[in-house]
Parts: sequence; C-alpha cells; structure tokens
Amino acid sequence: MKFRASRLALVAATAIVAAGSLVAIAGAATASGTLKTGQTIYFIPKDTLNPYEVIADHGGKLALTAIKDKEVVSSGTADTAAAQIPSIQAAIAAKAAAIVIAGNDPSALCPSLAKAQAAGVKVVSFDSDVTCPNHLFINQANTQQIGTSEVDLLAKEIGSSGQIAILSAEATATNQNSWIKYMKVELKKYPKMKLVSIVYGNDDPATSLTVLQGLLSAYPNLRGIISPTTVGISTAAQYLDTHKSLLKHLVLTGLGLPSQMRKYVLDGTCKEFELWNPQNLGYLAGYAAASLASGLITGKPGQTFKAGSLGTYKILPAAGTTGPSVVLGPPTVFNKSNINQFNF
Ligand code: RAM
Repeated sequence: MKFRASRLALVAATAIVAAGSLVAIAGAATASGTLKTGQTIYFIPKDTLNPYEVIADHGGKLALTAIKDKEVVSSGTADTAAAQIPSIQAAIAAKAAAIVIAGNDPSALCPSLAKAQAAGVKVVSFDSDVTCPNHLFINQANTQQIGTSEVDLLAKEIGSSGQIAILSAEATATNQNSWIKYMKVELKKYPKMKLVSIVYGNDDPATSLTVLQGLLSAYPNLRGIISPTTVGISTAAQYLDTHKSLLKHLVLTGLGLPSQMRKYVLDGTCKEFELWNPQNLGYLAGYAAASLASGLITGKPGQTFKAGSLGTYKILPAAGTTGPSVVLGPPTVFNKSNINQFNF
C-alpha cells in the first residue's frame, strides 16, 4: 500500500513535467477496482481534424484502455453544434455509458444531450463547456487565470501599450468566450492597451489565415495578437515567420501546442505562449466519465475520484454560469528555455 501511494505521487509529478510518460504507467496506476469494465464511452471533440482535439481524445483512450472500457471518437469536421448532434445520437443508439463532449455551442446541444441523459447516458463536458443541466465539466485550467495570464504575457512584451487584437476560434465556443471575457477584465489594468478587434478563424487553418490577413490590413499599427486557440496561433506564427518585417512592431502570444510552435519559438517569431497538456485533459475526462458511469460519483461538488496516474481529483462547486467542475491544473508558459522538454 505504501509503495503504491508513493508510486502514484511520483507518477503524478512526472505527468506534469512530461506527459508522454502516461503511456507507460497508465495501467499500473489504475487505483480503483470498482470501476466497471467493458463500457463504451463516446468522445465527441469540437471536430476530428484539430491536432489538439486528437491529442485530447488519445488521452481519453489511454484512460479507457487502462480501465478496460472502450472509446469511440465521433464528431464532424467543422466546429458547429449541428455537426456534433449525429454523434450524440450515435452514442444513444450504441447504448454508450457516457459521452465526453467539447461543446461548439453553450446551449444548442442541450436538447440532444437531454435525450442521451434520459436514455441513461452520463454527460461530461471537457475543453469547452455546455450550459445544460446535470453534467460535469472537466476544465483544462482555471478560466480566469487563463484569460488574465494571456493579457499579462502580452503586456510584458509590448510595454503595456498599443492596439491589440484577438484571433479566436468559433464565435460560439464557450471556452474561447469565457477566456475573452476575463481578458477584457484584465485589460482594464492596462489603459494604454486597446483591444481593437476580435476575429474568428473557426479553428480552421484557412479561415484563420484569411481573418488574420484582414486584421493586419485593417490595423497596420497593431502591436499584439492573442490567439487563445492552437489552430489560430500556429497559423499566425507560420504567417509571421514568412513576413518577418511585421515582427518589428507585432507580438504574437496565446495558447499553442509546443510541438507546433517549437520552430517559431526557436527562431524568435513567437517569444512566449502557454498551454496545459491536452492528453492529460482527455485522460482526466475519461476517468471522470468512467467514474460517473460506474456510479462511483454522481457529479456532486466535494466528491473525489481517482484519475489513474494523475492522482485524485475533487469536484468543485458551481460558479457563475459553470456547473460542478474539475480543474486539471495550472497552464505552463513555454519559451526558448523550456520548449524542447515538451512533446505534445
Ligand atoms: C484549440 C481549440 C480548443 C482550445 C485550444 C487551446 O485547439 O479551440 O478548444 O482549448 O485550442
């Protein structure tokens, strides 16, 4: 018992530093014998193409494989609620034990999710929350902290002054909009920084590039861009890398995958950005869904559950428009000094 406890602590610490290690230890760290096995759990990401979502879904697979459950990944190729509804219907038809969904819209999925719940399917949201009742949200990091730190990172780099813009994902994405809300609050601390525009690239590289180019021509004096989406920031970094004269006055930061951003950090196109490990997010969501579907938790604040190699997590009380939630942990800031240590 003693050995197991210390092993779990060590594993959790390792997972924070370098998440790749999850693969090797997931099976060994499955702590509870009371999780049901053989259940089918549907992961419904924002879309099936975004590399971030693919990594998160893979984290879910690692968790469910360790539990001896089955993961089915299903979604559309565009980030709309309409494209996710057939996947919810498929989960009901397959008698899934749970759905883990990244909401492309806060409320448009609720009628379909209610049907799933009526059929006995447990609902977990992750990445981007929904406002529907009776579900558990697996949050990547504290929402306020993400919004606030994004503005602070940019302020530091542009001397807290100048026109700035946001290159977001879908205009209906709950996660993007809640981060942007806190960015606006934080901007009040920097009276010389002016948010001139928010553009939406829908987490599609081609659309992100088009709206970025529109932004740059509309605001030639732009000092900074925050792109709180891995698709947006990588598209912008690629563009700036081939239009280096823009870097004389323009700074890019946001939320990015180290694997996609490494080149641009090392060549100076982007100095700093942040993220959490999306694989761990999916892994945690997988354990939460399996725990709900096994009746080990009901989603009530204060309850705890074991998330394999990540350790034990506690359900936090509802706050504002967010219902009961679980927070993965603080984001990591990446720059030249540490980016080579991260492989996701
Ligand atoms: C994109 C998606 C996702 C978000 C990350 C940071 O891949 O918009 O929802 O969490 O970026």
